Amino acid sequence: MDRREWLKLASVAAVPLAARRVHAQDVPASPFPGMTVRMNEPRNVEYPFAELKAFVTPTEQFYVRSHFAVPKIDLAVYKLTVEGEVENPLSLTLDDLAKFGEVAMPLTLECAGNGRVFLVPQPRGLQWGLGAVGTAEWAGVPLAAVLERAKVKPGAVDVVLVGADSGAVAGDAPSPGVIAYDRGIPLAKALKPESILATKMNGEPLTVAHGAPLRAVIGGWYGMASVKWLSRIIVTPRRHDGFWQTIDYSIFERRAGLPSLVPVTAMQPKASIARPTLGEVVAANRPTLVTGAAWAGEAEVARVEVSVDGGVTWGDARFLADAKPMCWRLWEFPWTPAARGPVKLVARATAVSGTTQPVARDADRRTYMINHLVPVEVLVK
Ligand SMILES: Nc1nc2c(c(=O)[nH]1)N[C@H]1C(S)=C(S)[C@@H](COP(=O)(O)O)O[C@H]1N2
Ligand SMILES: [Mo]
Repeated sequence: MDRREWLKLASVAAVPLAARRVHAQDVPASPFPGMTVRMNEPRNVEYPFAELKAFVTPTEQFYVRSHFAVPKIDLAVYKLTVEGEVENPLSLTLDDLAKFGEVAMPLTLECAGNGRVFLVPQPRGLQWGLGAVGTAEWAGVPLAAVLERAKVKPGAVDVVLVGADSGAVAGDAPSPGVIAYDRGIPLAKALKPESILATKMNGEPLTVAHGAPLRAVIGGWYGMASVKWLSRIIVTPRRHDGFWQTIDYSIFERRAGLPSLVPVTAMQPKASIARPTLGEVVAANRPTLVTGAAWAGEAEVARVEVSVDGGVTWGDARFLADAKPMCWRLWEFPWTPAARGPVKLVARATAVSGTTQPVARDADRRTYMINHLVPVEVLVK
């Protein structure tokens, strides 16, 4: 967007809200500085991971993953409904929601397809590098509080979160015409404190790209569960087997050796190297820092190790701060390269549970949950 277009949009937004019908997307979209565009329409952009410096990702640099165009939401009539297996169905305005009281917490979101560009052979789907991940301070209402008000009936199994966006998905397994973006999560996860209905991101009202006026944030899980532009919550008596957790965002799980499709859920342990970057030239015999972030979904990251010889020997990285629940940890590893020539850097995260990253890619994961070790080759000169 050029400056003139930007100013035009900004002046539209300055018209008093009462004077016209207000749509969430009348507010100018952020210009996404320094982002890599992975798809132009709908807009899908990636965080420049090499620029990682702070625990919190600036909103305008937070990756955007949207399957459909941003929906038109008329804020004057916007309501969130809570339906299905509840004693007390709800229809809540944003003002009603605000009365539930505000909780705020940082949570890391990673797209289940982050790192897809490293898969061999190259599969279909957006070719995310390292940057479909970020950490924001989210504020809103606990999903549990809303479900409590709605009085979930005994026997409820899933809580289906439905976005206001919709479209037809093409491909080998196309959607049955136009469908909404939706995602079911088990009731037990919906009731956890890390499941929130967010109206704010990094202290500001949600931007349109990130789901204004209301989105779910399901901490510890891959991003697909954090439904943006939330319009309906449907409590169901059995597992929701919707498009977005069967055809899309599902992996094979072996049961007695037989592959069964299951929805993608919690983020896996993963350490990513921010600097040096792939192909970067590093000075020999001079101290340098290997830096990055590591996260482990619902678990805490206990350890990050770095190898400067392609995974033969490993040394412990140091953390820049204490662990926060379901958030990434920034780390650094001092390194003085000696011999000149190409070097393969590898980082590996281990969760408190002892779970660490696989060395090789597991084909059962299809094109999701990409956390096998991927070396970063640099040149020592
Ligand atoms: N309504 C809706 N919600 C959605 C999506 C979407 O396409 N539509 N994409 C999901 C996916 S796959 C991810 S990774 C996260 C990305 O959130 P972000 O764009 O705020 O980073 O949103 C999730 N919520
Ligand atoms: Mo995603």
